[in-house]
This record gives sequence, C-alpha cells and structure tokens, in this order.
Amino acid sequence: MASAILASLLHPSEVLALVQYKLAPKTKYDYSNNKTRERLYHHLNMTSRSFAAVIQDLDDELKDAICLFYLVLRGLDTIEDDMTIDLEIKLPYLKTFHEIIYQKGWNFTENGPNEKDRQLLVEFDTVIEGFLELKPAYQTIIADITKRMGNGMAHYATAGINVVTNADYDEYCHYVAGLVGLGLSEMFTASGFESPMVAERKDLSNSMGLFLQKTNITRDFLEDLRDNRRFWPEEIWGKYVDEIKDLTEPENKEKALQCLSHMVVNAMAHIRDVLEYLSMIKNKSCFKFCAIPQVMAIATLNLLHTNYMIYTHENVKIRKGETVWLMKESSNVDSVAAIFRLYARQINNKSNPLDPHFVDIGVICGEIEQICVSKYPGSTAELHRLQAGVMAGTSGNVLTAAAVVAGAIALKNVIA
Ligand code: D61
Ligand code: MG
Repeated sequence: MASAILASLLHPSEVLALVQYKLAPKTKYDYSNNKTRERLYHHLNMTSRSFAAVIQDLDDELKDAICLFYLVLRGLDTIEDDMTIDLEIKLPYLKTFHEIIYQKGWNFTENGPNEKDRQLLVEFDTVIEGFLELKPAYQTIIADITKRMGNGMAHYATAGINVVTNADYDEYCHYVAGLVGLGLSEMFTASGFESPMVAERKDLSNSMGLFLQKTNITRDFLEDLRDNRRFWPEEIWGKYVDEIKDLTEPENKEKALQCLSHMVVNAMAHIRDVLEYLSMIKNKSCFKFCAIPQVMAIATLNLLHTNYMIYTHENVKIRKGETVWLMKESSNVDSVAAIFRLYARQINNKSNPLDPHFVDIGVICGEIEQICVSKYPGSTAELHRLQAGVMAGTSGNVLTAAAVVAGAIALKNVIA
C-alpha cells in the first residue's frame, strides 16, 4: 500500500482513490460456511490479480458460475502455457479438457515446478466439484466454450503452426479470449439479467476478448519471447525486422517503436465494438464486471504506446493507484466513455509525427471521440469532472507543494 501511494504521489486523484480504497469498510466475502466454496475463491484470488475483484462483486446468481468458468479455463490455460510439457502429452489434455471437468477427483501434477498456477491443477478436483454443482445451463455453456478453446489452443500449439497473418492473430485471440466473451454473454442472457440481444451479438462479445488479449500480448512481448512463445503476427513484425527477436536489438530501436505502434493500432480497432457492447449491458454488477477490464486495457495501451520499455523490461504495468482510480470511476457508460476519451487523447498526444502510424492512430482516436460525443453525450460533462480530478493539486500544469504534502501525509499515515 505504501509503495502504491509513493508511486502515485504525482497523481493526487490516485492518492485519494487509494486512501478511499484502503479505508473502505471491508465487505470481505465470507465463504467459511462452505469448504468447497472457500477453496474455490482462494484459487480465484491466487490465480488472478485483475479478475478476482470484479468476479466477487457480481450478483449471487452469476458469481459462482463465472468464478468456475474462470477457474476451468485458467486450468486449461495452465496446460497450454507450460512449455516444459511435451506436445504429445499436452495436445490430448487440451482436446479433452471439456470431458475432464466431469470426472470427479481428477487432478494434474505434471506441470513444471515454476508454472505459476500449477497448484490450481494439483487441486483441480475442487474445481470439478464446484462445476458439477452449478445449474446445468451454466455447465453446458462452460463445457462448450472449454471444448472450442481447447481445440483452438491445440491447433496453435501444434509444431510448425504459428501466428503468421493478421487473420491468424485474430483467430488465436478468438480461441483464448473471444470465446470467453461469447460464453459470458450467454451466461448474462441465461441468468435473465441481460436481453437475448447480448448473446446474439457474438461479433461484439468476441471484440471484448480480443481487445483484452491483444493488449496483453503487446505488453508481454519480452516475457513471451523469453519463454519461446510468439504471438505477434509475422504480417506485422515482418515489416520491420527479419527475425522477431531482432526487435530487442538496440540498433533496431526506431523500427521496434514503429512495430509497437502498429500493434497498438491493431488492438485499438476493437474499441468501437467494446463501446457498443458496453452500451447493451443494463445490470449494474454485470456492467462493472465488463467495463473495468476494458478501461484497464486502454490505460495499459496508453502506457505501452511509444514506450521502448516493453523491449527491455518484463513488468510494464499501470500503477496500482491508476487501477483503483479506474475501478472507482467505471460505474456507468458515460463515465466509461469519458475514460476512453481521456486515454484516447493521451495516446494521440504521445504519437510521434514521424511514425508511419501517426495518422492511423489519430483517425482511431478521433473516431472514439466522435462515437462518444454522439452516442454518450453525458460523457462530456464526465470528462470535465475526471480532468478536474486529474488536475487537482496542480497549478498551470505544475503539481503544487500542497498536493505533494497531502500525498506524503497519506503515505505517512499508512506506514504508521
Ligand atoms: C467481459 C468481462 C471479462 C472478459 C470478457 C468480457 C471477455 C473476455 C475475457 C474476459 C477474457 C480475457 C482474457 C484476457 C486475459 N488473457 C489471459 O488470461 C490469457 O489466457 C487466455 C486463456 C484463459 C482465459 C481465462 C479467462 C480469463 C478471464 C476471464 C475468464 C477466463 C472467465 C470469466 C471472466 C474472465 C493469458 O493468460 C496469461 C496468464 O496465464 O496469466 C494467456 O495465456 O495468453
Ligand atoms: Mg495461454
């Protein structure tokens, strides 16, 4: 907490959000009356930093079903991600995982010792137990998505098959993230919280996943390269270097930055759909659950844009204070549209006029602005309110001594 405040010291609205978050009455979820549920939410909190909070804030009707949807797919992904498992062993598990989730007592101990979520699979019998207690309608949706995702992962894990074209990139992201969007939309509709339209718009549901996954893939370039995973499409990186690893060579810095802005433009193309999807979501807890990951993604893209660090450091992440601020401000579609406008402007302001994608980025940012002004007119007032908050404690763009002192006092009180 103290280090989070320190990192946000030059951003007074984040210090405020952090302090409010810290002081908020702990509505700690109590699962102690049910041993299985306690273990399941323990696994959720262990395996996800970003999704655990939004899942636990869902209404009761959907909370357990979506928690188990997450845990089942995280289990599958933990087999996909492990590069120490031989392919002839890995592929059958990926392809049959949708059947494994019906086998009471099944566990998996073959992950390498350093695989981050290996414990989830070691205790996977708990996940299966929870899955089998869900309403059949939710079980069917989860099993169907697991089958399709597992087969897609198996296809791309197969030796000699790679992400080459931009269509491959969209297809791979569809399997691992777009399908999650489809399944969630079906669950929202099945619960009766959302209209049948939400499940029907598979194109928009897919884009919800693609925007998140492409942002992660862009951010995690170095980590994936180190672990021998290649998700940036050759159709993009091949325009700048001969071999993907050359992007990290200091003499290719300018090309690497051009390639990065190409990846950023490619991800931003989904924002139009994301805004349209969010405008369909009526239930308040579903809305926050959907919106928070998306605003974190655009904040992350803003951090990545023109940032050479992604080629030199493995942990480029937005500040904790920024995350907490975004969670606090994402409660309705006007505020979310305002957040998208705020970050689109920052992204555009950072663009390099000499970059080949300067105009493309300007066009997309202008489009976001125009969509928001016409469809969410309330976002203009929200934007002014957010900007007033962001500029709080500044005078002529310079942070005042008073604001820094206020932040330092907050810091001292937390340490004390
Ligand atoms: C609304 C709200 C949340 C949404 C959504 C719409 C649409 C799609 C998604 C969430 C999925 C977004 C995935 C983006 C993060 N990427 C990963 O976690 C990668 O693994 C992909 C395969 C497993 C997907 C598991 C998942 C994730 C989020 C969920 C969910 C299932 C179920 C319900 C709610 C949210 C990535 O994992 C890295 C890692 O191991 O940490 C990878 O391997 O590429
Ligand atoms: Mg994976």
